[in-house]
Amino acid sequence: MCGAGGSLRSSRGKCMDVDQDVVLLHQFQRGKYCPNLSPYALKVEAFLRLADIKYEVDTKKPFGPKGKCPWITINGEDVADSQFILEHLTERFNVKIDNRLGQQKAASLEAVRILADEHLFWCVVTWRYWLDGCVTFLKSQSFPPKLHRAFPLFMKRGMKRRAKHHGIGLHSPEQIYHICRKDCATLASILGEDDFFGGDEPCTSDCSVFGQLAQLMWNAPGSHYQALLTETYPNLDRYCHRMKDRVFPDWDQLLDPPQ
Ligand SMILES: N[C@@H](CCC(=O)N[C@@H](CS)C(=O)NCC(=O)O)C(=O)O
Repeated sequence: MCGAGGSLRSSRGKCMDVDQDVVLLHQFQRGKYCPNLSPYALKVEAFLRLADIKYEVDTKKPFGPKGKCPWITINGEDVADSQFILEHLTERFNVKIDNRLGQQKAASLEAVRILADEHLFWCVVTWRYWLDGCVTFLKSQSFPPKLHRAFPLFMKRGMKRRAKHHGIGLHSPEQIYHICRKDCATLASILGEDDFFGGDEPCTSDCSVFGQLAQLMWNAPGSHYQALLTETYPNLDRYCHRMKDRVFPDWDQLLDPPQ
């Protein structure tokens, strides 16, 4: 485990100089147009910023104790799964960004979060890695040339297996797009002309929705999936830019290469 402050060692042996109460966010490397290819990593990073929690980023060990990205280390303790991370941090730092939501609104927003994190996600990654064979996605990443060749081979096969196991992969490409479009239509109707899903200010569920929609908005350049926001549901397009400006004013500097 760790000493008090200074150098923290998590249970996975990661050693990095991080102060007490500073979150070490383990995630993938930055992308060309969006700071992360993982919707869940972007969700956690957005939350850390909204909640004003100090953090540093590690990209050397993106996969955590549950074999997924992202995960965090705080004061020597590892926490995996984006939702558990947000709940852990909310308690640890007494985060109040959802306090102004009534019980009914908070419950509706939890349903919105689940739609984004557990439903929309599967449409996007099934298309990204399997149906489209990573072609569009790779345009949004600054991977080294060697990885550009190996990545699609590896991801396409793995994603096909996972998507079929999940069930989404049993549908045709048209049906998967149809499901994705319906998810976007639902989100667009719920958002309406509000600035954020939380209303005038972003709330915790906004982090999830933004993390997922950002994948369509910035990591699917020129595709019919991106067009769901840029053409079909422009209030979601405006929402993505509003969240970007509000939460990531340094977005361009985070990109690889920085803009
Ligand atoms: N429920 C997890 C999902 C995380 C997840 O699926 N992450 C993906 C990257 S977007 C991943 O690590 N996939 C690797 C794998 O499944 O082997 C969370 O909310 O953090």
